[in-house]
Amino acid sequence: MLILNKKASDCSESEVTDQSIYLNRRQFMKTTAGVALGVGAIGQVSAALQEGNPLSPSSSLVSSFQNIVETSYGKGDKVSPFNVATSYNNFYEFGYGKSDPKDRSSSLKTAPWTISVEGEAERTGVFDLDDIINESVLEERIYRLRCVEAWSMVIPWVGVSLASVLKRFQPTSKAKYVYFETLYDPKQMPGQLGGGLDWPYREGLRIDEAMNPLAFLAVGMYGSILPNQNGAPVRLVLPWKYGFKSIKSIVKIRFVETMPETTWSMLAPSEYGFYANVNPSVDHPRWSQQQERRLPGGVLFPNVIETKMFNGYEEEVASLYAGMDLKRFY
Ligand SMILES: Nc1nc2c(c(=O)[nH]1)N[C@H]1C(S)=C(S)[C@@H](COP(=O)(O)O)O[C@H]1N2
Ligand SMILES: [Mo]
Repeated sequence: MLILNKKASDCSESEVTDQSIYLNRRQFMKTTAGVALGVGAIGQVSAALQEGNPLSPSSSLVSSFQNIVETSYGKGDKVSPFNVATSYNNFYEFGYGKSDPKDRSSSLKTAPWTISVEGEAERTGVFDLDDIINESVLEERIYRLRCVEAWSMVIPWVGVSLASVLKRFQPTSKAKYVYFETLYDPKQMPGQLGGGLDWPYREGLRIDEAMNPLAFLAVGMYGSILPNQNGAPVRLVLPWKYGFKSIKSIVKIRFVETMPETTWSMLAPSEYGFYANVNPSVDHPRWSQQQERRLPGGVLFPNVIETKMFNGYEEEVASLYAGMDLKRFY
């Protein structure tokens, strides 16, 4: 029988491209009886929900949403439906399933929210997110998001350029890289009780990548504040890189001298590199990266398109990698 009205959550993908396969296999080997993930995590979720932390974004952040500046980014792209972008997510702190983040993240307390700024910079310390964002005007940028699992979406983000924020902390000449960390709080993020990833989730960029005008710090999408499942209250968006670089719910920014360790490349260095630039000519060891499924799409209408170098942002970012062997530095 043909099912014509597919739900967003039916965007099922072939198991071979799942980032979590590696984790499941590892988890399986770790737990003698193979009783993995599931059970314990579910109990924690309901505990977290009972504590009931209602979403209460600060009023000053909300008021900056009244004057969002439009930009020319992504004007030619067809924006993915809101319900797809908010129900088909990777946010392992809430579980490995695509609908887990939506189903389990509602009690995450996102205000007040502070970010600890550390390392090689003149201005370090703990800053309120409001104070970091307040000094800037919010922009809307429509960016393509290409997951390493070979699906993609088009999302209208709201936020500020990453460079504009980082510059305010006055990184020193020793700041060659910048490192980011997600909140670690297993009470609110039940996925952190399970093994698999080494929590907290960590990401990093070379400082020139971080200062590239395309690098974006998002506090919203579709004209409003970020839903929790998309990384509230603040996340990176790096559209020329695979989605896993776009770290969610950031609580730490550290300027460092040497290349930092990052979650996915620590877990499986031969599968996920530090750079993780979208590159159709470098396959993942377990699947091709030549094409992607632009969501929404499903079994009947897979909507497969060709993947472009740097996800189509070659003009903006190719110079960052001039002379580098991108097969080696994947
Ligand atoms: N902290 C954290 N950030 C994360 C992830 C995660 O599991 N934890 N998943 C990454 C992956 S694999 C992708 S594809 C994107 C998905 O972003 P979206 O759910 O907003 O589409 O978030 C990235 N950021
Ligand atoms: Mo991803």
